[in-house]
Amino acid sequence: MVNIPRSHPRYESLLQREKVIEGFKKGYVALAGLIAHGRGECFDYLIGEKTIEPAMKAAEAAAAALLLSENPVISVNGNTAALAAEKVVELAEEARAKIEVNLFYRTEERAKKIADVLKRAGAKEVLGVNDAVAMIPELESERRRVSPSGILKADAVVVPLEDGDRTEALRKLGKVVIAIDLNPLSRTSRAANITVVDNVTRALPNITNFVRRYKTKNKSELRRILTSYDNDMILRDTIAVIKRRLDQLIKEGITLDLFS
Ligand code: PTJ
Repeated sequence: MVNIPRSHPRYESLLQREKVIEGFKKGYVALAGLIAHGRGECFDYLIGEKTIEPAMKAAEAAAAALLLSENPVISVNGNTAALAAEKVVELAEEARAKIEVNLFYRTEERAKKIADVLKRAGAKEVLGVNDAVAMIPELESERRRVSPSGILKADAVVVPLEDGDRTEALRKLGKVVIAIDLNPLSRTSRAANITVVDNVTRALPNITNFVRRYKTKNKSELRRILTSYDNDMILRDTIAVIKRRLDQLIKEGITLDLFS
């Protein structure tokens, strides 16, 4: 991996880019994953590369949904494995969720490599490799291949960096879909029950922290959090945050003051 000096003003962002490139070179990030990452970077810029208030509310609702579910599953693709394997494992442990590899550009080799990355990060069991034998109806992409003991029977599914089609198909099966997507305008964001518009690297630990805090809450309190959550409002608030940031830049100026 290229050595990025810690003092570089865009260290975090460049490091993430290197992790995705590394994952591609090792054969588990899809070529299109590099493009998807670039799109994500652009939206991350627009939200200020930090967790914004609507994303925190969505993370809270996501935690409540996971704690209320009987069979939660975290779906993992190439980019998520490259950027946040340990964070997936931590959330899975706290929320007693299963981990399943599910790929848009599925090859058995990539699925196996992603499972290995997750196991090295501490996952005890990873579904979706040899057991992706069930099919999600009405879905034609490779994402339709799921594990009968994972996504097929899940009642809540966390889907980071998803394509909209599967989100809609999972919703039609009656599952609660928790999307993590930096693009508030994507089909995934608009079709999910709960959309955390944040980088997967920040969203996962935020959800994990809420799960830790809310474990002791009773079910009616958790249900109250869920019923008061409105995803359409959260997405509108997200776009409003972006608009405010842009308005502020227009008002205050955009160029960097390098010499003061
Ligand atoms: O590993 P595979 O085969 O399943 O393929 C994965 C990709 C990501 C290539 C595939 O799912 C795909 O093509 O996804 P899309 O349709 O490009 O959607 C990815 C979404 O994730 C876009 O809306 C991006 O803005 C968003 N995104 C990119 N990077 C991040 C992100 N969201 C959260 N955190 C990120 N780091």
